[in-house]
Amino acid sequence: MDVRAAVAFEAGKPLQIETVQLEGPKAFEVLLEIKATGICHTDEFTLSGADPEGLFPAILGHEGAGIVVDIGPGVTSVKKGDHVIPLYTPECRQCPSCLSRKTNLCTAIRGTQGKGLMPDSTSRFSFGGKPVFHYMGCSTFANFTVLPEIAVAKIREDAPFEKACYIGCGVTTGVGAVVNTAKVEIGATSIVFGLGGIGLNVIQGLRLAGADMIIGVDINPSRKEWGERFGMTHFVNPKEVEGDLVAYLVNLTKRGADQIGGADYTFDCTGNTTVMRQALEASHRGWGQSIIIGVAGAGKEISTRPFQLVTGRVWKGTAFGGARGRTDVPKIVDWYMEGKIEIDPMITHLLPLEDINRGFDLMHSGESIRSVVVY
Ligand code: NAD
Ligand code: 022
Ligand code: ZN
Repeated sequence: MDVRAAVAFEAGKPLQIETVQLEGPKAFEVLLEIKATGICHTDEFTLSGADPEGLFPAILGHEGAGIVVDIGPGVTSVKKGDHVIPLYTPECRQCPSCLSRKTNLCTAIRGTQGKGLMPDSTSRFSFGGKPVFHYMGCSTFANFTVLPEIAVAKIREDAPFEKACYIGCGVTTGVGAVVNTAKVEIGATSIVFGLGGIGLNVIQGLRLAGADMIIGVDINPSRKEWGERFGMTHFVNPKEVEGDLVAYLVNLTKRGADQIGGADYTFDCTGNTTVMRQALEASHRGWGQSIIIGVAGAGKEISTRPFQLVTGRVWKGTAFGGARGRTDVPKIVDWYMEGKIEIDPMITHLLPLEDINRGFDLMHSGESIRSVVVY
């Protein structure tokens, strides 16, 4: 069938709106009509050419929401008409990782997904008779796409697509990092580095978890208001701190009779390896946990003195907020619909597919929190 897509033909070039061909779903696959998609950092990372695993031509996009319009043989978990969110981290419930209960990183289709292909090692998309790669198993920058059934989460039908799509990456990553990865308890102290589309969701996750002190750190002063909007209690602009930022944050979090500072939980939402070190070192001696959410550039390394870990600080990382997609994503949609978490104010821009490149510009300039393309 003909579908409308924003195609990434070459690294460093804008996306091109084209009519491309899409084959129907094979066994255990579903055809989705995508109704809305967010534009996220990793789309930009791949499009820029900085991603060494980036493949071209490809249909990018991994933060979508839509409707099942056809199912292939053997599909049992969803049916035509179901509202779904595509999952770049699938949940097969059968592989050793899913069965371990210790990780959300399902391995069922990992190999082919990373190569831009469906599980049978072919692509469903083509342009001018040549195959076009899938992206993160989702390719939501097309109004129709094909996914394995283990990579879609069925959600309630009253959730608006242009909001629910954000749960496909940013919301689940930020809120999940707090709830699933850190398991923050009531009364905890916390520091969030980077108050963008991910950090603001960490902040609202911390508010939901009942954290006492939620310190936001960002070099963009306009992010103070944004943080406060979602529950941040203190704002620190590193550019305005005289002397060492870590010492400043440790002092700010001093509590108890021994007056040892440092936060119970810190989160890196920048992808900057210097910030990752600051986040670890600003966590509390003996029990502080620092969660890396930001994705660093290719070849980057993190470092700290072993003393930081020997004295009980823990460095952790999280992918998709530790969420098991088919199980946890529908619950997050419920939290949104019940008013437990907010999404609407973070969707700062709605764009038609034709203007998708403007969404990338808005991300670069720091003007947007999230831009969403509505088909
Ligand atoms: P964003 O650009 O919207 O936000 C980043 C924020 O960090 C900005 O507000 C910026 O001003 C701030 N910042 C930059 N340098 C800083 C510094 N030195 N100190 C303090 N603040 C600084 O990006 P986002 O959409 O929020 O994504 C953040 C990161 O999370 C990206 O690296 C993204 O790839 C990653 N991510 C990871 C996962 C995962 O599963 N692990 C999922 C989604 C996104
Ligand atoms: C989403 N991300 C960044 C912005 N939006 C993002 C990027 C990468 C990961 C998670 C979120 C990630 C962490 C760990 C992995 N990935 C490896 C998972 C594994 O090997 O099992 C990751 C994922 C998908 C892809 C590449 C890396 C891909 O489909 N190409 C989840
Ligand atoms: Zn993303």
